[in-house]
Amino acid sequence: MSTAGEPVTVQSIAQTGNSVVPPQYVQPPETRPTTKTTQHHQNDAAEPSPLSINLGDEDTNRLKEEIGRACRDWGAFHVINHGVPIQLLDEMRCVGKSFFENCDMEQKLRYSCDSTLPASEGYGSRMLVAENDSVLDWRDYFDHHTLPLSRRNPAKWPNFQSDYREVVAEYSDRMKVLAQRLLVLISESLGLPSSCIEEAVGEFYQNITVSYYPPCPQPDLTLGLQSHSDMGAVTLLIQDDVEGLQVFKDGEWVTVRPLHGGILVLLADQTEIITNGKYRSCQHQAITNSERARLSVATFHDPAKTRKILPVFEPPVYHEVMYGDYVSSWYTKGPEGKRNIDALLLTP
Ligand SMILES: O=C(O)CCC(=O)C(=O)O
Repeated sequence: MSTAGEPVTVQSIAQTGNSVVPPQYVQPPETRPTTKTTQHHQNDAAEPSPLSINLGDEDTNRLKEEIGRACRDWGAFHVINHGVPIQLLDEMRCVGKSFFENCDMEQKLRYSCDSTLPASEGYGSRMLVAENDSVLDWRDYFDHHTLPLSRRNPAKWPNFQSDYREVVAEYSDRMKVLAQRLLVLISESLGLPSSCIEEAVGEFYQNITVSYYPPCPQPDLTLGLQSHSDMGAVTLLIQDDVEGLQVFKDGEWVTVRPLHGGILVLLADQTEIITNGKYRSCQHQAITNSERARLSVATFHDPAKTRKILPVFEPPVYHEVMYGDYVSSWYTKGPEGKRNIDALLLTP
């Protein structure tokens, strides 16, 4: 599997055709996908899950009400008529997929991230840096550092396909505008001044992670990505047409059916702190399947590491935290669902 010190990638394991996954990818019984996870609440005609919200709605009161309801009930919602060209979403999926499927391993390894550093830019397989990462995710990824512009260096991104770098840069800019608009709507849905959450977050640090989940011979024993909530403020996610993303709601895992042209908004932990828990971050995970590879593109909008984050409502129910300290704890202790945000509760 690993030759001459090459890092082991999930794709290279999958390509061996072995019918058994290596033991380090086997989840303990309590975190394995269960049969409940295959439910599709979106088939319940009255209430798609998570809600799909039309950002083109001219009735702004209705729009804010819907956003408020989705944030309270799910911590996640799809948006449609969001202003980002669907062709750009398709191009982003397409260039991401072609890196994993059309480049040979030698080309891919030229972009390897530094696996000893958390959230290092480039191609990799391991999310955490600590030994806590003892059960591995069935996933490879490419992480791009995209904003602020001082972090954006397209020379670190693949260029085997002529438009790869242009597509990622354009996608980054459009996602930033959408994230800003969403934070305005989310603030207003709580009766806060429009700029309240965005000002609390400060300048966006944006990363774009393309996740690639090869077919897995034992999907019942593995997770593509372990249960977690995102660390920052808000994540905008698109996926291809292969199911696999699940959100945790009311004690069970609900599969999010892909919505072509839609963008999934996931509230992240700093928004939970800023809103003092009125809106909770969304716990989610990815499961695998034995038939088809799956791809998602997650765009994270985070505060600067030096930013102090605290609730805007009184009395606060979360400790204030320096974002950089939060990130370090997340990477060294591991996400384990929402343990890091729960640890900040003043009365757990
Ligand atoms: O693949 C997915 O749908 C989930 C990706 C995700 O949660 C992440 O990149 O943090």
